[in-house]
Amino acid sequence: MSDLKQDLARLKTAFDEAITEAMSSSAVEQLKVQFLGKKGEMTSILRGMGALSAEERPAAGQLANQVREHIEAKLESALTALKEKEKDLRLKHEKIDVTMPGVRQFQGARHPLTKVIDEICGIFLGLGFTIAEGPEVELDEYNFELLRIPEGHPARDTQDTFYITDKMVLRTQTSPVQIRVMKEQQPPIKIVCPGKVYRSDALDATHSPIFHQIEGLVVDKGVTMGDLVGSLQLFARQLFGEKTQIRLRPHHFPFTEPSCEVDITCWNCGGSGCRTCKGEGWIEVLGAGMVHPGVLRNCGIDPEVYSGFAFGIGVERTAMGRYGIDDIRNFYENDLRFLRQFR
Ligand code: 2NL
Repeated sequence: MSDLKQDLARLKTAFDEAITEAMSSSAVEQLKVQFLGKKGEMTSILRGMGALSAEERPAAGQLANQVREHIEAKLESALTALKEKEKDLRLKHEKIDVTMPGVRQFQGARHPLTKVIDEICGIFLGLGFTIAEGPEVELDEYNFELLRIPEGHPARDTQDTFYITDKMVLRTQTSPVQIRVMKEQQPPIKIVCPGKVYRSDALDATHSPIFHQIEGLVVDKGVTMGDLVGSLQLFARQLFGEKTQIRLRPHHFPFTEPSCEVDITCWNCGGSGCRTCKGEGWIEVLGAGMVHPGVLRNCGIDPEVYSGFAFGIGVERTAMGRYGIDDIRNFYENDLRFLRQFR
């Protein structure tokens, strides 16, 4: 009996010491297992009860219960206190500042070429044009023949054009879309035709076998070169800034007569000459002209009644100039470090 009494007293002392050193709720849980668990110290002491006489047993049982209740009560209060403390600490660490600005997620953005196409088309929509689209695989007849680019012309060489069959090509400009519109409807016609075009060029810093073009076409009674100049002047001011001026230089295209190349005053120096315009003060942005009477006739429009102007803009070239991009390949490689710069 006195052995058991001593064991219980030792157990109580050992527990009291251990509980004062328990610094966390998980340490307290461990003590509970260690002292009161199935394989714990109390269990092994109580196993010794079997050896006691019937007279000794009640007093021993009472003592064991007292010790157990003492341990249980202390475990309980320690657990409550430590859990409370841990919660306070967690709340302190997890404090949320609801006034902090959010972290913006990158959700993707339009491609720089799409941006330039949308912007240019938007300006012409504002001038009353509508958008027309057509196939990228075209009849040789629409891409060349009806535009007065005859057989044997260098542009029709297999060196420059992707042929699908004798009669079919990947369009080398978006003009065949305009040909289709003219063949289908009588004037007034006022359209812009954006899209991909194809030339058999090797890929380098300034050439790509696929690129983008926007062509415009206006056909009506009494359309003059003055309308061409006025429309392109409005366009240039909106795209490149209010102070922009345009200049026409004589040129030659088979499908327009007269034809011109159109320069604008340099967006960097305003015309005094700098690195951007290579000291010229002017930057070439597009080609244009009065639709050749033969082209109108080829499409069933009477050139004695109607006249028109047309123009073509290279999208990559415009975007490269505008954003200072020196290598066309950037547009096609889908490197996010490049694309993220145009949001
Ligand atoms: C350039 C030149 C140009 C046209 C495109 C055109 C279309 C028809 C009839 C007449 Cl259906 N002309 N398009 C006219 C002049 C110039 O593009 O340098 N483009 C990048």
